[in-house]
Amino acid sequence: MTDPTLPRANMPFAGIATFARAPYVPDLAALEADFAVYGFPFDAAVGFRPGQRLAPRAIREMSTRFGMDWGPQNPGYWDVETGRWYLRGARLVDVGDVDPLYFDLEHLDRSAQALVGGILRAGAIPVGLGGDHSVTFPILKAFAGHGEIDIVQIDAHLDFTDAICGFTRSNSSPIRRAAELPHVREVTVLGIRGLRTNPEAYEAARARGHRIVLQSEIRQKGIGAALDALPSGRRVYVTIDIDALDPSVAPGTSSPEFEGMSVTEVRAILREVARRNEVVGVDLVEVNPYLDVGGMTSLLAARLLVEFMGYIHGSRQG
Ligand SMILES: [Mn+2]
Repeated sequence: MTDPTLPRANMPFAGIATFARAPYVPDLAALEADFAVYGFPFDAAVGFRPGQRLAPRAIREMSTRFGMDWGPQNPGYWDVETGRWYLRGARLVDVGDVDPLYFDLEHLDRSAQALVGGILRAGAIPVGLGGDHSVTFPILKAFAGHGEIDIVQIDAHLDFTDAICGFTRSNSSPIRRAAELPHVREVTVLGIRGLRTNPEAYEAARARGHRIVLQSEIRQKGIGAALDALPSGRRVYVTIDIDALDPSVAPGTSSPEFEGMSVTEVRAILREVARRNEVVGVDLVEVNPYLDVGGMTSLLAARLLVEFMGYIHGSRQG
């Protein structure tokens, strides 16, 4: 209880850590929002170092730094670089988490379907906090019946491996599974690098017509190489694997790859994808708080999502 005559200080370290201090709205029937953030705390599909199940909480914690008054009175944030206000009047809510049951994928998929499907039916944009990258497939399954979508994937890895010893749901396979969904059209993947690219997956992605931009191309030709590959005028789902970024800025992830994207490059891609397209959903995956340094990776994840929502909201306002 607070004294109603006292002004509300709302310090980032006080109170319950919802995403960016948004109201917690677990009842999807009551959902009225532009953006609905949810957690997807699952990491049973990771091939190396686990811990991504704890990322939604870690990202929410750091996101309190970007707390604002989400509602019609929201002044938003002022961007010193452009002199513009973003997220003015934007309504953001935090709807809680998908409900995993150990490694029961049927339970997981049904829970994801209920949560993400409920957000879509309410007309809000789902903003997911992973989780390892396998969560993107059940999220995209929940988009069935909500129109065709293109995927923009920002990632060091293709995640297009068909199966590992017959197992088709690892965090190396989500885009392969998603590409089999009838409502998923074109895929653009930016930032590929490293020594472990699966040649079968690479050829299969090219054969399906994926636009693949290697990080080495961005290094050589500049960020235009990535921006030129982006779709235009489409309904786009954006999946951001934090390992797309260089491990010097995003160390808290399971499979870091050196020579990665800069924050500047990722921001430019997010700005452009929102400017050119209707963004219908986003997730940010593979943050691993156990491997993080001073919460930097979680802070960066929160920052990128707040800023991306600003670009999306700005492009909708015209
Ligand atoms: Mn990935």
